[in-house]
Amino acid sequence: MEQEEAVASAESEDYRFLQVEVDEAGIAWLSIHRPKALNALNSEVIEELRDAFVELVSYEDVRAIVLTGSGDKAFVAGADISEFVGMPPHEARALSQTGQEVMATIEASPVPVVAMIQGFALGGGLELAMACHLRVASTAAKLGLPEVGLGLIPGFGGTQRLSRLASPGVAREWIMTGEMYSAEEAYRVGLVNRVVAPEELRDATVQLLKSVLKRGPVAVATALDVIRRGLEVGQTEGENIEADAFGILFATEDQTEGAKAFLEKRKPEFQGR
Ligand code: DAK
Repeated sequence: MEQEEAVASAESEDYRFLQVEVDEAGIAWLSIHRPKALNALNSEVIEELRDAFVELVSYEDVRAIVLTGSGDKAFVAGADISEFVGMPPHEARALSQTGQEVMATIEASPVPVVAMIQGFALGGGLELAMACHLRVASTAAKLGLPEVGLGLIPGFGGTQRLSRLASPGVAREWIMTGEMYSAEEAYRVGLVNRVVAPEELRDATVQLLKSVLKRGPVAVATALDVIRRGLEVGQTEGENIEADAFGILFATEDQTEGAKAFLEKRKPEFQGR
């Protein structure tokens, strides 16, 4: 009961540029709502995103988060360029810090976060999508990091995340040319997990999440955590993190249930403990 009330408060939270809806499967649909500016990230959107992710991951009933943009045209067309003119360095620094907090909160989320990309995902918008755990794109999506055309480089971790998700060579090409690429090309280089027709985007996102949500929630959260922490360290240390986490899972009820269910030839009933 307490959890239900907590989720209800997430839905009614008064964000100016975000729409939040938690469905009966526990999927929180978080939409950036500035359609007239192609959902560009101004300072207020970035602050609201930080607050929304901190809030959503704190609710036990939220089992997954889908981040998207309002309207058909854009996921997010980048940081709001109109804020760049005359922005003093101390404000740029504060913006950078808030942006880093958003990306870190998304990456550290114990529940899977999927970017659902229906249109333009450019600059800071693609960086936001890359901080999510998975990406599902429509064939109508266009992705790119056009910052060098504005005399900038990606500033929300894009140089690092594209190198890791695709490859350093791909990152160099995308960042130096600043060109836009198709969803198929993004899929080919390993940047997005699924590409589907626009009308199938929501269903494909739900199907992908369903396949995750029937698994042991503690194991899923642990896998996300181990992968994230492993990317920060070398192979040997990463394997130590993996072994520690593997051992700890043997203290969970879910692990016992998973093994028992297999041996009894039935579906596991995970409790998330
Ligand atoms: N910012 C502000 N407004 C934008 C915008 C943006 N990024 N993108 C689009 N809009 C606005 C347009 O100005 C236009 O507004 P009105 O003229 O109607 O008032 C409206 O959205 C519709 O856009 P268009 O009329 O241009 O629509 P088109 O279909 O013709 O073109 C487009 C769509 C996506 C190709 C085009 O809008 C475009 O090129 N947009 C800019 C894309 C871009 O360069 N994005 C990257 C921005 S650089 C930082 C960390 C990170 C960053 C910055 C700082 N710190 C750590 C401090 C990240 C930087 C970036 O993301």
